[in-house]
Amino acid sequence: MRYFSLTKINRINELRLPKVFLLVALFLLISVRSLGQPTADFSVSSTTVCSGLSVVFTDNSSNITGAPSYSWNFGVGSSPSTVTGVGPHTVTYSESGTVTVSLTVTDDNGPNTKTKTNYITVNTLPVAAGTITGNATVCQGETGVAYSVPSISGATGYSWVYSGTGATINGTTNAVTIDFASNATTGNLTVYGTNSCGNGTISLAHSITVSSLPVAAGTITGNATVCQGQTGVTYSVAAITGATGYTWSLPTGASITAGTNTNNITVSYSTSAVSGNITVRGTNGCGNGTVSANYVVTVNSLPTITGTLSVCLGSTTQLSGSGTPAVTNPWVSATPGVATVSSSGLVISVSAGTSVITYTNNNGCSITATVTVTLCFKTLNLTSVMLQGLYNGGGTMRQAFDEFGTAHWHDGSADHITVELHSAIDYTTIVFTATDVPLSTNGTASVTTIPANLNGSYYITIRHRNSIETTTAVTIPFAGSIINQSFGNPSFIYGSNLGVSFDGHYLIYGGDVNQDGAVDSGDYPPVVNDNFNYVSGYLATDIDGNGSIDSGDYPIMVNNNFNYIGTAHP
Ligand SMILES: [Ca+2]
Ligand SMILES: [Ca+2]
Repeated sequence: MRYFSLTKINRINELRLPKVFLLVALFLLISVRSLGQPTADFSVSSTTVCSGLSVVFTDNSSNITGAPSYSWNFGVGSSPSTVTGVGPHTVTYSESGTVTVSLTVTDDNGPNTKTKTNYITVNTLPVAAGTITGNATVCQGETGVAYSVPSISGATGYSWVYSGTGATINGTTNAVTIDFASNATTGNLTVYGTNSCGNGTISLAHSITVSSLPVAAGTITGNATVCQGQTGVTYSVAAITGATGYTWSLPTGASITAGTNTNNITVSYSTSAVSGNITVRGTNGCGNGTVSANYVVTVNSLPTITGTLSVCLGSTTQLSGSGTPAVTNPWVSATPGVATVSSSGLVISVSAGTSVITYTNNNGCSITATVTVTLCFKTLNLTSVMLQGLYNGGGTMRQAFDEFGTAHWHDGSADHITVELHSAIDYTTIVFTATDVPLSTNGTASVTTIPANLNGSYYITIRHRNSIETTTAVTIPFAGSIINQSFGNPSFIYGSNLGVSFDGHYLIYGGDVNQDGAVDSGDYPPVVNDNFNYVSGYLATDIDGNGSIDSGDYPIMVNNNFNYIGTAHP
């Protein structure tokens, strides 16, 4: 066996073999082949197809000898899957992916098969879009609001659609942003995937509510004139379209007590509130609406009450109100049973207690003051009250003794007296009595329990356990709170009914042991009996007050009896 190669052929040439020999040999080789098996081949109308659509296969086989037969295999997901006959054949594909197709041609010289691997690419539509997520409510003018949908299998693109107006969608992927114009409207957002085979199933609608600002507030209604301290004042504005809340602005010192954030509010004005404007505007999640016009409120200042608010029962107090009083009922007493008040503010006490007095000025603003009516007392100071029985000379008296020879009273007084105030109209009417009033050894006594409502003029009468009832010459005025009265001169005493001492002091007569208004025979028996029985003690029969009834008690009684001494009064 010899090896052939070009170099060998060259060598053959060199060996001078004829070239024609080589050409004949090659011709024979080709002829044997062309006279043998057929050559299978085919083509297709399109090597890519969408699922459910068809392509057409055409036979392109050659070198056929005799009557050929054809056997086609169109691969996975094809319909028909296999077929015989030369074709052309229309084949539909239903499964995505790549498909291998083969054709076998058999003729008189035998079979030949042509296989084209992954020849056909079958595509499908994108899958259905899922659920869109993103804000369901936005505001007009809001930009860059994000929306997205889960990635759609098979999609090469995303088509977003908004049914409202004024929305600009930015992006073409599964996540976009939307700019809502200032006039954007409510609508539905949808999306579907796209690819070369077409559009996937559209998503469910994602509803987007595009909110606008509340409309401008209307006109406020309510009290335009109020008083400081006034409460329960209502203001309102018509419901504002689109508002979910209401923002009110009030004058300084005013505050909302009810209805906050609504279109009907109740306002309280403090006692220092000032005039100002009320405004309101609607609010919602998108912001504030246009504010209302100013509603001007005049806050009138409160009047004041001046004057003494405490008054003694029986007295009056004059109150004054600032400014101009109201035309009707400027002054009102809440408790007339305690005090009444006149239209000029004069408070007249009626009984002990308190009453709220209200003053109203011509603005209708009121102020109150509480008047207290108390039971007050006056003081009556008596001087130069000298009891004849105890008179000790030099304008002083001894202390009345008891049976132990010591002062009966432990308060340092000479003795105790009774002081009466008698009516100026009818002396028998006693308007006030004070008993057990200590009388000092120098003749002074004070009565501190005289009701203040005793404002008239009265006779003052002094009684003592064995002295003559002695009364002032005239009625004494008790208008003031302190009344001073001397009993030291006959001109002060009714009927000038005073005795006079050995040293020139005037004395209330003694010796009326039985207190019948006269020193007479009726006073003797008790003195005589007590004297006879050696009685001692703090007794009316002890005229000289030395603690025993004895001969010293007779002279005053006898002398006054002799002089027909008796009481003198109106
Ligand atoms: Ca008598
Ligand atoms: Ca005596």
